[in-house]
Amino acid sequence: MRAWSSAPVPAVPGRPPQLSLWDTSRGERVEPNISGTAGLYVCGITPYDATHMGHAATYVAFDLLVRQWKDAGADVVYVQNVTDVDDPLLERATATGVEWTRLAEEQTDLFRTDMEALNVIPPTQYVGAVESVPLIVDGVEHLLAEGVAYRVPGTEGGPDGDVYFDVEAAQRVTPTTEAGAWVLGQVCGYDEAEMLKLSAERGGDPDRPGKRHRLDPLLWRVKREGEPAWDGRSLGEGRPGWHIECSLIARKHLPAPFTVQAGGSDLRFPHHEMSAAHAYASDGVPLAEHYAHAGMVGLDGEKMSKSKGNLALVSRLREQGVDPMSVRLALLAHSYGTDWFWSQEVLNEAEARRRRWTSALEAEWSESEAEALIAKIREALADNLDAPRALQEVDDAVSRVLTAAQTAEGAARENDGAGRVREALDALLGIRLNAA
Ligand code: 5CA
Ligand code: ZN
Repeated sequence: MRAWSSAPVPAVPGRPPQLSLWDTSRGERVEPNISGTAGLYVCGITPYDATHMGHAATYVAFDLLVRQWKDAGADVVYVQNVTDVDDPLLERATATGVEWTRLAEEQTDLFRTDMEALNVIPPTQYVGAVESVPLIVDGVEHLLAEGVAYRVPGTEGGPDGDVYFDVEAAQRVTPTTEAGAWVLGQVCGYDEAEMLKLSAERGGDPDRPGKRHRLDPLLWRVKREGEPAWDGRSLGEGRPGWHIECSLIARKHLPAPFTVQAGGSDLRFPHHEMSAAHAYASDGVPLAEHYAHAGMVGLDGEKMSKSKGNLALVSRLREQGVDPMSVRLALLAHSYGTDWFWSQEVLNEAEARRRRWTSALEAEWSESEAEALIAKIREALADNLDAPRALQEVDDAVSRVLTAAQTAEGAARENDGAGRVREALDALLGIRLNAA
């Protein structure tokens, strides 16, 4: 699948400090090893109500990780999927009377345009679920052959043969690497009661009869009348489950294990837990070394949801003429790992900040001011991608420069210090400012 495009990222002289990242699975800070490939998988959209501020915040957060790694000179391989067939997408298509393929294409296109506007570096590989069906069929057949998957009889008049993953059998797989062996709850860190509750809320079916364990997730859904289906060879016609999609796409395009698996915190369970389980059960190698999750973004004190009609969409703000860099600054003003709320006030503050920074870049920056600021931005980002602190450092430097400019007549229009800051804001924070 085609990703989006981006302007070249300027190279900033010097190197950042070693990144210290909060690993949500281990519950501690880690220093990811990127001496070989820096591999990142960020779970992509299900294209039916993209791109709201929550999606945007998650992709901008991990865009900072890509930028930090590039700044460190790493060879970054970044993979992102598009869940271009799944229950919520099909339900939305039916409810709105739109062909599901058209809905997916339109929303994916809108997402690409939003990502470009927000200056998010595109993934190296952008991969859809539909184009991955043959890969998924292979993977599910393999899990069946390994004895960690099974077929369930049809219920309520449904057909026989849906394939489920056997979490108990998977935990009995002989580990080739003791340390990385998967056990239920390892990735998310939740207890079983919490997992059961979340499974029901997030697309699972804990009460489906015929399953061996209530948390066993779906791998392959055999064809139902009126639903899209693909050739599943020995599995029969049908469509893929959700977790196996990301597990196999990541495995195909990234080293095993790769460096960081990321997404919003709503994916800690079941999605990332089960993606990791599928990979480990298939060959005894952990999926990822580390897990990072972005907090949930709501709107004006409430959870965002289409049914409530309270989605803050990037495309709607763009239509209203809001500068996308103001949106990006608003997102960066919040610590990525915590939950927060979008509001008009958040946007107003970001807009004021963008204007202040833009005019400060017209003033004269000494080389030493520029250099000191770049070092501080790098330090803040190396400290668990602390964008709010990086913005504060820029604010402080901007205040000094603007105060100095008021006292010095006719500041130089072209100066190297300002040019260096402009490039560093683009390269490290993804904030590309036009001349005032
Ligand atoms: N297609 C799956 C992942 S494989 C999915 O979760 N799609 S999504 O469209 O629902 O979400 C896309 C990404 O945005 C995911 O990483 C998800 O965790 C994140 N996300 C969704 N809602 C929010 C929110 N309110 N705040 C922050 N991030 C969110
Ligand atoms: Zn995913």
